[in-house]
Amino acid sequence: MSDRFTPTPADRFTFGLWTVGWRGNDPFGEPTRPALDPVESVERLAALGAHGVTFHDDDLIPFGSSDRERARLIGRFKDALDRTGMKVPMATTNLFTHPVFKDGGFTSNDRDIRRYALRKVIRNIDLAAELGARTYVAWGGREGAESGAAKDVRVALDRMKEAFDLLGDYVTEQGYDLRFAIEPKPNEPRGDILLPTIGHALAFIERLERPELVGVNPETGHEQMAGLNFPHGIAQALWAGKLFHIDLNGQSGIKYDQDFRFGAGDLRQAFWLVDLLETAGYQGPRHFDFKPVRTDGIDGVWESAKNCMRNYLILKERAAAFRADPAVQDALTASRLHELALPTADDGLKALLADRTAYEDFDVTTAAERSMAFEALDQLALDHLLGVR
Ligand code: 3MF
Ligand code: MG
Ligand code: MG
Repeated sequence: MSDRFTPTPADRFTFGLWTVGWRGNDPFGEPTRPALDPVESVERLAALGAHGVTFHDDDLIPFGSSDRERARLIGRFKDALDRTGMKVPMATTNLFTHPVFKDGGFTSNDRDIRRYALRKVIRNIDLAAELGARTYVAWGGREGAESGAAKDVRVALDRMKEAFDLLGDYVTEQGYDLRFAIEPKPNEPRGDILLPTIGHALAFIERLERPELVGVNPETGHEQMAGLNFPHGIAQALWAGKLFHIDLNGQSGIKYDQDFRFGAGDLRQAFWLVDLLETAGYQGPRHFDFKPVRTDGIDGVWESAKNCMRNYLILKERAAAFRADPAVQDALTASRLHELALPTADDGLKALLADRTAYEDFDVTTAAERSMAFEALDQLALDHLLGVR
């Protein structure tokens, strides 16, 4: 049954092949579901109203496939894309499953493995460009350590920089219209992962030779695993012009990477996130990186994929209603949000220093007594989120 929360491709919802394709294997248990054919995933997601799919090289072409097999698998995947109109806005590399990457790809202590990792990435970049992808994500899940002496972090960051600089050279030389997006994560599978948060990644990017080619792909649960406020991190990425892509899912607090469907977990942060993305002019795909719970059969896979999109659209409607409510406008004014938007000293430093009302004659006591009135504002948001306004 379709309703106003049923998506269309214009909503730009995308899914990783590895999300619906996750078989439910975890560190303690074997798979609970059969493998999914990527072609079936493309067809089912298209039928649900998605815009496209994304993939790791190994999601589409099992590791170790022959060149002939690779060409066959790519061919039938392309046919499915053509048939359904589904797009591939992003692709990425698996530098974490095979044992060769046990100490990382770009920052493995083993130089041969670092060279192999770069070649594996470059091979899939060619395919990404061929399929029309505009973003190439790099999640360095194995780039990290469990013990202090195992990794010289400063030197590892040199190698990380070297990798992104080389990849930037490659796409530039090939003339590809492709930018990179670093996906931060604090831990899991490594004890500690390099570039653990959005902030670390943003600072790293500024040290690269081609910083304009590199942005971030933050994931809801990854920031929340570090106890951070995801909408705040996204706001800073937007402020820096670096939100190239996003991984949406659900997470409840500081624990393992739960990868719930979007809308599960911290619902209030999900509300503020959608409010932000929809008002800040984010143009990229709304990409879901979640894991359908392993308790469910294949029915739960499609149910949860559908509901990732449904929850986004519900929150989009709720956030828009919040912004349009005259009582909210009044509450925002009472909380002086319009004043935050005014430059603090556009009269200049000299005028600020000469302004006695700014300091000598400033009535600190009265100013301190002015309420910010945030409680009323926040309750309005909660009323809208809960659907009672
Ligand atoms: C792990 C992740 C990754 C990345 C993926 C895309 C397997 O927690 O989030 O998913 O998103 O590698 O770069
Ligand atoms: Mg994740
Ligand atoms: Mg992710």
